[in-house]
Amino acid sequence: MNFQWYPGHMTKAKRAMQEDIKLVDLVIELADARVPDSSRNPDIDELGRNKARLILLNKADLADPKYTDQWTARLKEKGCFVLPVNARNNSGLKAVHAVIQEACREKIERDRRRGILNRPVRAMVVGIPNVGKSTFINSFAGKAAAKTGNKPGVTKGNQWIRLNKNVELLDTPGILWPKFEDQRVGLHLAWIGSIRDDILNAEELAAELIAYLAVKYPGAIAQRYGVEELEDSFQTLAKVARARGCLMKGNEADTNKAAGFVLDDFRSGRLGRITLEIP
Ligand SMILES: Nc1nc2c(ncn2[C@@H]2O[C@H](COP(=O)(O)OP(=O)(O)OP(=O)(O)O)[C@@H](O)[C@H]2O)c(=O)[nH]1
Ligand SMILES: [Mg+2]
Repeated sequence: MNFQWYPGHMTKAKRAMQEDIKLVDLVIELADARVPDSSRNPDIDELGRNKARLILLNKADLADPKYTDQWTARLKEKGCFVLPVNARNNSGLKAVHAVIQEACREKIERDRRRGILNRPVRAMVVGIPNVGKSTFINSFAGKAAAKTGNKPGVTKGNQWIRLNKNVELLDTPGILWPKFEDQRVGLHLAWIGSIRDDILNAEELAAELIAYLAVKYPGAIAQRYGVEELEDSFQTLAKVARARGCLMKGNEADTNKAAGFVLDDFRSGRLGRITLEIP
């Protein structure tokens, strides 16, 4: 599948990120706990070199907990703070406050020595489209300060949000990066809904997902749709279509419609807690 996913405005957004990073003390990077590697920015280690760094493995409620633990340990080895979170229900967010203070202790000490009192810690929130940046900020702020939505590209421009007198957060539009030598990365990001669906082939995506699940999470599809998991994942998809009454003229299985169901069910966690990238 060909993922045409690096339009011009993404290049511009990346350049903007380079500038924004100069304004902050801390970079809060949101990754998706189901694909912690594919959803991370390969440039950020370089761009955020001199900043405190916090990696949040978001949507941990949708990921397989045993792998989330393994990913957390592995990412910590980079010298970043790492926390699994569910931005939607505040779980894990209390710990974020503590980490912000910890991560910025050096900056706070430096300010104090210079006689600067109470300058808020500034943090920027970065991550791929639809990873939950705005949701995180809203939960963290305890108010609906940033617009959210279940599709990529909801946040259009930068927005500063003042949490309290100690912390200001910068919400940014999601950026994708060209790691595309690896088709797998594109697939991962498409599965989690970070690439606009209208430029993708839903049937192929769903069939590939079904094939992955058959290996790593056998029974997930069978349980949800009451169908047999076949060797050929396209055929499984056709079974799902029939089971769901997705039929076209001539009683043919509407696999495109079924693909929509499968992707939607996966993204909403109805197929179970699934990690797509094993550490
Ligand atoms: N299950 C679950 N859903 C989440 C979580 N965090 C965010 N979401 C959902 O993910 C979708 C995207 O959230 P946003 O906060 O708009 O994502 P964003 O990163 O700001 O997206 P852009 O502005 O498009 O870059 C929304 O439907 C959220 O409700 C989470 O931890 N768990
Ligand atoms: Mg947003």
